[in-house]
Amino acid sequence: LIASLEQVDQTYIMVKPDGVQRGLVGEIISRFEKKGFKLTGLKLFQCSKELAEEHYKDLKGKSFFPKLIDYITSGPVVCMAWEGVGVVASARKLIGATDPLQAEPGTIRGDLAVQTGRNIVHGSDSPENGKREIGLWFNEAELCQWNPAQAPWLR
Ligand code: FUP
Repeated sequence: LIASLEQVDQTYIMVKPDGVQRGLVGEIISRFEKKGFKLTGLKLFQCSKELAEEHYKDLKGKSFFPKLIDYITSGPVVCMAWEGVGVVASARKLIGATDPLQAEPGTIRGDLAVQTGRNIVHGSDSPENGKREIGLWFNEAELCQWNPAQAPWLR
């Protein structure tokens, strides 16, 4: 009841190509599941250069932008939509700092990655971007609204 009074947000989480290639998909999904967030979308997907550029449009002027686009399009990614109270900020805490060498142990990047340019996972940086990115990467029909409380085997 208390949680239902708080703002429920959506975030876009993506296992990047290096995370898929290193066999870390299950490990990464598991972190968000165990925290208690609700999965509302999930797919393996090879993205186009156009989609990668749209996703990272705020970084377009940066020197690393071309390399970032090459990296994100270098193999399939795992696209996820997660929902929950405070999920955007919480997911960023679970993920850790952009530079994995600065990311705290216990975070996904802190435990599993070394390089900024190979930091294995993405998480939206605001609720607005969460909605924007979920809209970019998923069709409406690929998203499921469901209520975990209605699963009788969990009672
Ligand atoms: P984050 O929100 O932690 O993913 O970080 P940013 O949005 O600032 O950066 C997006 C991606 O750009 C990073 F995941 C990796 C890449 N990047 C670089 O390659 N070099 C940099 O100096 C900063 C970011």
